Formats: sequence, C-alpha cells, structure tokens
Amino acid sequence: MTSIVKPRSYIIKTRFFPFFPFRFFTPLPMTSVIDPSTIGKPRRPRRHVRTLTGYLPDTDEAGEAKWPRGEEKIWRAGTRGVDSDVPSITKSFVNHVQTSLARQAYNLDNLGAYQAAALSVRDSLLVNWNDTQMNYTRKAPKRAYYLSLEFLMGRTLDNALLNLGLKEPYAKGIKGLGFSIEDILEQERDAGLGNGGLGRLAACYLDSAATQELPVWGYGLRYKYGIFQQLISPEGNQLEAPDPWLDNQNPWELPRLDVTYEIRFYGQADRLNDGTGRALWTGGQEVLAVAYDVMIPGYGHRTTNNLRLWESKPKRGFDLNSFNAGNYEAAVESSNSAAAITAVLYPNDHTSFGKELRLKQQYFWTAASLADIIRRFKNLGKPMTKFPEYVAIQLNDTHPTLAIPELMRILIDEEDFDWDTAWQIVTQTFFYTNHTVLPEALEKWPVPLIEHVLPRHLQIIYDINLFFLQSVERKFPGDRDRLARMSLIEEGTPKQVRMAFLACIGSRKVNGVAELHSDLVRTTILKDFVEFEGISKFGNVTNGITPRRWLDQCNPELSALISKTLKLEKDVWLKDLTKLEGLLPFAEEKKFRREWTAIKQRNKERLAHYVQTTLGYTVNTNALFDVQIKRLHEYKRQTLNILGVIHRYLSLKNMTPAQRKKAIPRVVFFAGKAAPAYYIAKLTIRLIVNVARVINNDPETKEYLTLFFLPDYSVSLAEILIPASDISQHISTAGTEASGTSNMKFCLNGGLLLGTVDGANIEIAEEVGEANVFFFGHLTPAVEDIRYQHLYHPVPIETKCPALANVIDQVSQGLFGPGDVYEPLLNTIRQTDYYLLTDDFDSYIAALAMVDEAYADKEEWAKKSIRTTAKMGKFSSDRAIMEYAESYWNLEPTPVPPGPAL
Ligand code: 26W
Repeated sequence: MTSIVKPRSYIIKTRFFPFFPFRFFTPLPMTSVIDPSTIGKPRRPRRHVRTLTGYLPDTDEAGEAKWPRGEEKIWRAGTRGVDSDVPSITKSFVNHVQTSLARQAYNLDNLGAYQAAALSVRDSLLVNWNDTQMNYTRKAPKRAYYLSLEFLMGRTLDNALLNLGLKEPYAKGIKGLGFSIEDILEQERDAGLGNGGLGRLAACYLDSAATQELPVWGYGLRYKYGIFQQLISPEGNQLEAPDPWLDNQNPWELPRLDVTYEIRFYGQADRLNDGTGRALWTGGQEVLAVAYDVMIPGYGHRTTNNLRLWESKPKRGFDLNSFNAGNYEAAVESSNSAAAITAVLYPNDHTSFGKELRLKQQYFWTAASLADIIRRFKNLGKPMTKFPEYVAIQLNDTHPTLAIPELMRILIDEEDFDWDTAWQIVTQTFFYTNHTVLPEALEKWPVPLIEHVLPRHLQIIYDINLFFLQSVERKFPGDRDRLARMSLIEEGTPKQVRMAFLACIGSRKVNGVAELHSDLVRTTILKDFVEFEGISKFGNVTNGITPRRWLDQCNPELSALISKTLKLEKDVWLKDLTKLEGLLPFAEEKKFRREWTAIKQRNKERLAHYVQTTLGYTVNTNALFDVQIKRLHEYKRQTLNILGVIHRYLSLKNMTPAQRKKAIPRVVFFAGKAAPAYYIAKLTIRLIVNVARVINNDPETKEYLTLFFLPDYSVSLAEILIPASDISQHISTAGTEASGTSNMKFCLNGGLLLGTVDGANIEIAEEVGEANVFFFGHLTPAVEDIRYQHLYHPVPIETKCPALANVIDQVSQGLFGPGDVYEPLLNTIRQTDYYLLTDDFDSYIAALAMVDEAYADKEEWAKKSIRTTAKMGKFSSDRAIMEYAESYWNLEPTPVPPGPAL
C-alpha cells in the first residue's frame, strides 16, 4: 500500500511548495462557485420489490434455507429447470419449438433446432444462476469484478451442455427427434466481442471463476458488432465486413431493462468553494446504460456466475423539441450518438488512436459498472469505508482505468468523503493487470480530449498527480528527471495522460501475465514505480486456459483416451489438470502411443475436411501440420514464418527428385486478422496468400509443401486447428509477447512448440522440458543492443544473412506476383529491422530443420507429444484464477448449497 494521501490542508500549502515542479502540474482554472446544497444525485429510481407470498422459506443463522417439512419439492416445482432424462429434454425442446419459437414440429431447420435446444438449456442455467445469485446475496461474501472491454466467448451451447453434464442426454434427445447435435452446434454464431489474447483470457477466467465457485462477475460492453469478419480478395487483400452477431437473436443473454444508469459526458465541472474539494458536474449529454446478463456456468456444479454487458441508449427516445420544430435530423442525431457508444468493438490491439468514441466507451462502461457495484454493495447496509473489504475490482489492462478517477468522483462529490479517505478506499479496491510492454500499446489520452469529454475527471487526475508527485519529491528530493518520468501527464503538444501510471498508482497490486513479462514490467515501464512503492506491489500471475473448452470440447477423443488411461472420470482431471502427469509412464507404451497418434491423425482429417468444404482445397493429411494462428503483428513475426516457407520452397526447387523424396512433407496453416488500418500487417497477409497460390500449384514441390491462409480466424476455427497441429509457431521477438495463450492450447493438445525464448513459452519449456520444445533466436537482454547496432552500425543484409537476402530478392523480383507491392514490407526488414528478422532468420531455419529431423522418428515424436500434454497442468486457468483470488482479491469459494439435483 502506498501512503501518498495527504491531509487536505496540505493542498493549499503545496501550491507554494518551493521545490514543487510546476512544469509537471498545470493547475486547471478554478471555475464558478456553486451552492453545495444544490447537488442532487438521483441516478437510479428506487424499485418496489416484494416477495411472492409464501414462496421463500425462512433461513437459519448460516443463511441456509429451512424448508417446511415435505414442502421443498412443491416450492421448488416451478424452478427446477429441465430434468436430465431424455424424455424431459425432448419435451422441453418441443415445447420451445412450439411456444418460444412459434414454429411447427414439421417445419424445423437446424437453426430452429439450435434455438430450441439453447432455450431449453437456458432454462436449466437460469435456475442455477438464480440460486447462485441468491446464495451470494445471503452470504454476502467479498466479491471480485473483472472489468474487461473484451470477452471473446466463442460459442456457448456446447460449453453449457458440458458444464451442466448434459451433453449425452441432449445428444440422444435431439437424435431421437431426427436432428444431429453436431449440426445444431454448428449453427451458433461466435460471440466475438474481443480482438485476441486479452479477450479470450477474460473468457477463460470467467469459466474458471465459476468452476472454482468464486463470487466473480464480469463487466463489459454489449457491442452490436463484434470483431469484423475477414474476407480475402482475389488479390489476397484483407477486407473487413461487419459482424452482426445478434441478428439471429441471442438466447444466452437476459435483457435487464430495469437495470439502468444515467451516464454523463461533456458539460462543465464547477469546484465548490466550500472547502470540501467537491465539484458539481452538470450539463452535457446524458446516456442510458442498460444491463444484459450472460450466464456463466461452472463445470460440474451449480455455481453460475454473471457477465453483465452494457448497452447504450438515448435517455429519452429522441429530442422532442427538435422533432416538434421540424428538425428531424437533429432529433434523431442525438439518439444515434447515444446508440453509437456500444455499436462496435474497436478492432485494434496494441495500437490506440485516441478516438473520442473509444474514450466514451471506456467511461460509459466503467461508470455504469461502478454504479452497479456500489449499488450492490450498499444493499449490504455497510459504510463505504468497508467497500474494499467486500469488493475487489480487477482492471484488465488500462482500458478501465477511468474507474479510478470515477470512484474518486463518486466518493468525494456524491458521498462527501475527504480526499484522503477516498484515496484510501480507491487504492485498496483496484488491481491492475498489464498485458503488454510494447510502447505503442500503452494507452495515453490527450488532455484536451479528456477535458472536453470528462471535465471533472481531468480535475481529479490532476489532483491525483499533484499529491503523487509531491510524495515522490519527498522521497527523491530534487530529482526533477524522475518527476518528469513519473508524472501522470506527459509533456508535449498536446499533453497526454499516461493511463498505465494512473492504473499503477491507483491500484493495490499490479501484475504481469508471465514471469518474463512481469520482470520486464518491473524493470522497464514501471521501474520508477517499483523504486518508489516497493517491489511487493508488483507481482506475476502466469496466464492460463480453460481445459474444458481447450481440451474436452475441442478434442473429445483425446479427452476420452485420457480418462480411460488415467482411470479417472473426466470431471476429476478437468478440475485438477496436474493429474495429467499420470500420462507420463504411458509415453513408453507402444499401444498407447498408437492410440494417441491415431487421434491426432483424425483431428488432422477433421481440419482437412473443413478446408475442403469451406475453401475447396485438398490437404495432404500425411504431412506435418505446422500452424501459426494469432493476430497479425510485426512483433509476432508472421513475416519470419512466410519468408521461412519461401526459403523451404526454394530449397525444394533446388533439389533433385531423389533428394526431394527424403523431405518431410509439410502443410503450413496461417490464420489471423490484421487491424484494418495496419498496412504492413495487411501486406503480410497478401504475401502469404500469393505465396500459397504459387507453391500450392507447383507440381514439382506441392507434394512436399503447401500453404493455406484460412480466412476469418475465430474461437471456433481455433477449436478445429489446435487439435490438428503437430507443431505450432510462437516466434515473437524476445521480450515482446507478454505471455501468449494459444501456445498453452497447442501443447495441451499434444502439439509441439516452435518458438522464441519469450512470454509463457519459457514456462512451458520449464514444465515439459527443453527437449520437447524447439527454441531459437536471440534472448531478451540482447535485443536492445542489437537494435542499437541496426541504427548506428548497420550490416548489409547480404553479408549478415545471405539466405534471407536471397528470399527477399525473390519476392522483390516478382516470384509471387508484382514485387513492388511488397516493397514497404520488405523495407521494414532491409532498413531498421526493428523486430530482428535478419538476426534470427538463420537460427529459425535451423530450428525448422530440427523439427523435420525429430518428426522423421514417429515413435520419439509421439513420446514428446504425450510428455508435453502430461506436463501442462500448470497452465489451467483454474490455477491462475485461484492465484488472483488468494493472493490479490482475498476471495473465498462460496458454493451453492445442494439443492434439487439438476
Ligand atoms: C489500446 C489498444 C490496445 C488494445 C488491446 C492495446 C493493447 C491491447 C491488449 C492489451 C493486447 C493484448 O491482447 N495483449 C495480449 O494479452 C494476452 C493475455 O494476457 C497475452 O497472452 C498476449 O501475449 C498479449 O499480447
């Protein structure tokens, strides 16, 4: 805990503090004086709720229900959900077809069948959800809230069936009605409310929090359009189309039209001249936040948590004054501008454009979430000083950092707290996770923009900065450079607010997402803060993935083999993933290896079938499957991969047919989206597609090397690709990939890893043993020096790396279509080569050769694959979420008492 709070009287004194660096603190103009008694705060109308007469039982001291003898059954009768026997499921399904969907039994398609199944499953989820929430209300445990601008959930039906333990009876019931569960599951659209790693991590954490029976809610935005659909033009360019994921209705959300908050933007903030430090924020635009709840079932029990997503709406229909004056455009414009806030997910990760609408999204979401959290807390009847004892708020990257000044605003302006007490409450409540150290990804907002959109928050940010820099000045007197480095306000035109610094000083703990990354956070971007606040505030929680979706659901055959081999029900090892270690001795058994390899083979055939039916290409399933699937970014180095593919192609071309026959056939898969404005990343896609076009049609080599770019990467596509991979590539420049989580998914499914010594690759290698990982490339400490060399002592690429120079020449000379198209991409390598392709290329090619060599020995390869899966226990998101619960939030599991069996 920091002690940067100061008594208010100090504020006045410090305005004249002789050493105070005014350069870093530009006071805001004091505005007009307001009568404090005029502050009103009716944010949400009170609702009058009553209990259904005779419905609820009394409770004992422990909060458990005391059912009157023999009556539990009757009382619960209306809330049982669907019984788990096939006839009941069939009945419920048909019932939904005829009532909820208003369709005839003889007139049903797969989409209708999906909807009926989903509505039926939802009935069961709802009962559990209600009981879970009632249990939390009764027991009043400390709760944690996970604030994330992205939740990349993928499909829900299969996961809900698994977590409820209802997969089998539903499959049977649906089969009995003449449909197939597989076809029905395929009908569901992905909920693509995220860009990549950060959003999918949030989804895995929700699954694990519910599975660990932790009182955790997620808060996010209900975007009308999720991540764009990716199309590839005939030239190989990425095109973006909207993702209208809500068009077919969404059975998984519950609109809570009665849970609304009014959110203000713009207007003016007038400080009250009453010595309290309060201000009154008035005028501007008011927008309504409406809650939509998504049920998050835990695996194997009844706990069903909540993900609350906010939708923006105009406060009152449209502007009647303009309407009546005949100005229809103005009338609808204001309502459109309210709806625009949650219209679309911003499709960029790792770059921020400082757009006003994005800032409005961030404030809209944090303000609505905080208002909701505070209302729930107040229902406990405790004073706000106890808030941190009952509430922990996790900030998923800096996107929700405005929650810090917003809570200060509520505590000071609405709850009458003095600055110090308010700051104490705030800094005990928030926790901040950093997900990247790339400089361009660290959020900064222009001061004039914040001043315009959120005038009161800018005042508060300046006050936080003032007190903070004063405390730094006391610890490091006269160190002006340090003050400049640590100021929340970066000097420049315009000045900018550094959100990572605000998140850091406003939080109780800060963490990175893998050991190396957390070290980099401590020694680079937040170094000064570690020196100032002490190392103990800065921790690590290595990311994890949910084994339910990323093994049992996406690879059911492997899951079944594991259960059979371990002689354990899957609900045992899926909840304690370290049990996979029991597979180790079986790596030595030939019969087991054969079963293991056969499953991989069937997964490869499943992928080949997907490629055949969606793209029309035939895939050689006897080849080694090599996969790189992730957002397109220079630091992830898809370019290194495609240049490596070209190198292999050129080598094959130079071989005699006899030599070629000895080559290990390889199929390379790429998938991933580029941010729409990221020119170089889009050019990489274009190169991949055009290289594929040439080499897939080369009769001399196509038996040994083919290449596919699968369009429109999504969670569902990942579920097909990952189980089919022999090797996957995680080849970021050392020190740039915070963690990576797909690396964990591949290894859990027995795919081996080809990667750099970066992010979670390092910890994966520690677990599975370096013998089972193919590492290459320079290490993190060398990267900075090498970049310096590139700038000041450049060596021509022909000298430094002739193999790469040759590949680049071939591209440039038009082997894959007009070469000039790729010049801007190739120049990034020829010129500064910021991501070290010229330095890592040779060792990358050597690593690929080692993969070939290892794959030639099928028995050894199978052993490596089994040993890899066996040692992945650490990477369950159950472990990760428990670390947050125990070491950060101080949260206890709060199981739902056993009710009628579901
Ligand atoms: C402001 C634009 C913006 C948007 C998103 C900047 C940064 C982000 C994210 C923090 C980027 C992201 O998704 N980071 C990824 O987080 C994963 C989960 O921790 C890690 O596994 C990845 O390594 C990291 O790149």
